Amino acid sequence: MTTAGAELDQHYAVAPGDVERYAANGFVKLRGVLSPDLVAHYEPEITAQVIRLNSQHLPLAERDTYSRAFLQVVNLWRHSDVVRDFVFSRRLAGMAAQLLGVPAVRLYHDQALYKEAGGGFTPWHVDQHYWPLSTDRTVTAWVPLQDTPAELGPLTFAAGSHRSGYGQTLEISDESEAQLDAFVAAGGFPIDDSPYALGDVSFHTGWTIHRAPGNRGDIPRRVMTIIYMDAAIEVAQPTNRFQHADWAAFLDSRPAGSVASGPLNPMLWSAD
Ligand SMILES: O=C(O)CCC(=O)C(=O)O
Repeated sequence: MTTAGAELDQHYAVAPGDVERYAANGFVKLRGVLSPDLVAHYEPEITAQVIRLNSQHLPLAERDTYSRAFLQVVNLWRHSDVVRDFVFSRRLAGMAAQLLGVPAVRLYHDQALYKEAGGGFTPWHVDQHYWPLSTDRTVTAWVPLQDTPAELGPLTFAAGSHRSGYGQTLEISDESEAQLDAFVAAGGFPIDDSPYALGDVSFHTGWTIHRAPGNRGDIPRRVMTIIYMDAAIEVAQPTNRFQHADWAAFLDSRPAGSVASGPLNPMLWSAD
């Protein structure tokens, strides 16, 4: 096994204080989870796959707000063995399990989110609105593939907003940006928009209200995300058109009530 491969599988014990912060705030930004060399090793292949698979070719000025926010390519692990090794990292999956407090996690899907130079903001939103899953035991690892200072558009969280129950029926849009911005300001939720250094990784819950500023830099903001779910989570009846699409794309169209253990949902970490 390569050095990079070995590091990807090395156990990371999440400090009890970080587990508590994750539960209280709905996210945690952890410094130095991966070595800069490891991230630099995988970045070129992830970027090559994003360029190869990207289907968005309109100029930024001709796109809507959501499409200006990033190029989005899902389940890269199916297209490259190198990316698969990254997405299947036992280190990251083990951290997800520790944060969720569950004995095993499966992959829901991965997703590259590349905010182009000059790309727009990502509107405030919550993720679980899109997912036909039986519980909220889900967590996204957001892994920047370069240093991400304020001008590149670091992921930004409203701390404690996952407990508010607000915004759960809002689709990501100019409307979600306006409504949730007003909600977050009125509620006095602390905002964490701190930069990420290479190797930092954040984890957020499915109901945490989050956004990202536009990319004012002159390089793309390259980010890989991995979405994990409790291995015991079940498929739920889709309640909107996005959930119908996810149900078919990621959950093998399995009936509501069955464990979400389709061919695209491998077990990535188990305590056994
Ligand atoms: O990367 C971004 O700009 C948004 C990411 C996001 O919303 C997510 O990973 O849930």
